[in-house]
Amino acid sequence: MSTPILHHYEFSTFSEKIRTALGAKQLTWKSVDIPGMPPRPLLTPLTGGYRRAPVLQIGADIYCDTHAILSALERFKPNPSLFPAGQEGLARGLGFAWERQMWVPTIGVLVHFIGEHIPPEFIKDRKEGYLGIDISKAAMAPQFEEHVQFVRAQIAWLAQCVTAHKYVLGDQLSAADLACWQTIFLLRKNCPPEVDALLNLGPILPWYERIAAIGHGTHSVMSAEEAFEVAKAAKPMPITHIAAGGYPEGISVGSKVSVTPEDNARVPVVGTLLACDAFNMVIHRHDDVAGDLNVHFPRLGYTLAKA
Ligand SMILES: N[C@@H](CCC(=O)N[C@@H](CS)C(=O)NCC(=O)O)C(=O)O
Repeated sequence: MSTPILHHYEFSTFSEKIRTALGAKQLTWKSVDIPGMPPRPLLTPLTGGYRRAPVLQIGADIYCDTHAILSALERFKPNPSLFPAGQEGLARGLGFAWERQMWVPTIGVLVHFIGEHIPPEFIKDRKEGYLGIDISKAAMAPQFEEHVQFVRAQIAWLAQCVTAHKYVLGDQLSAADLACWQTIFLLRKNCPPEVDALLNLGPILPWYERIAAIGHGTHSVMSAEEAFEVAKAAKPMPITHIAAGGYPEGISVGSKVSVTPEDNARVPVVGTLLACDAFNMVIHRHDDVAGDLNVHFPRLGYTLAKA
C-alpha cells in the first residue's frame, strides 16, 4: 500500500487535526503544500471539485473531509486506535457536533483579535467560495459577545471531561479529542495570550498541551506534480470496508451521483456510486489525465443525490 499523501496548508486547523492524527499513529507520510485558497490546479482534478482542506491521497484513492480521512487512517494503521472500542459512535458524533457548532463562533473570536491582518482577497474568498458569510472583523464584531459566550459554554463541558480523565472519552486519545482540540489550537496559535482567560481555557490546558506534544509523525515534502503522478500511476484499491447492499435513499450502486457538503463550500462532486453504508460513500471518477480515481466522503455532513 502506498504512503499516505496529505494535501494541506500550514495555517489550516482541520489539517492540523490530521497532522496530529498522523503523529498519534506514528505514520510516515508525504506533505503536499497547497495554497490557502483556490485555484489548486493539481488537486481539483483528483477530488473532482471538493474545495476544502485537507485532502488525503493514498495512490488513486482520494479522501475528502477529516472524518473520511480519520476512518481511512484507522484502516491503514489500526493501532493506536482513534476510535476506542465501544466508543466509536461517541468519538465520531461528538467530534462532528463540536466542529459543526464551534466553527463560526471560533472564527468570530479569531477575527476579533487578528482580523485586521487578514487580506481582503482572503475575506472575499471565504465569503464567496466557502462560508457564505463575511468574516471581516467589522462584520463579525456585533456577534463577538455571543460567540465568546457560546465558546465558553462549550469549553465548560469539555473541561469537565478532560479534568475527570486524560482525554475526552477516558484514558485513550480519540477522534473526539482531535476535533475539540483543533478549534482551540486555531485560537491559541493565533491570538494573544489573553484568549485563555477570555474563554476560560485554564482547566483544559494540561489536556491541550498533551495533544500538542503528539507532533506530526515523520513526513517529507512532495510536490503537487509528484502527487498527481502517483495518482496517475496507481489504480484505486478494492473497497473492502463497505458491505454490499447498504444502498441509501434508493440510490443503487452504479448510479451517477453527486456528493455535496451540506454546511459550506457546497461544490458537488459528480461520479458513479461504488459503495455506501451508514458511514462512508465512495464514488468513482475518471479524469482525462489522472485516470481512474475513487473519491471517498463521510456520510455525516454530505448530501448524496442522483446526478
Ligand atoms: N468538514 C471539513 C471541514 C474542512 C474545512 O473547513 N477546512 C478549512 C481549512 S481549516 C477549509 O477548507 N477552508 C477553505 C479552503 O481551504 O478552501 C473537514 O472535516 O475536513
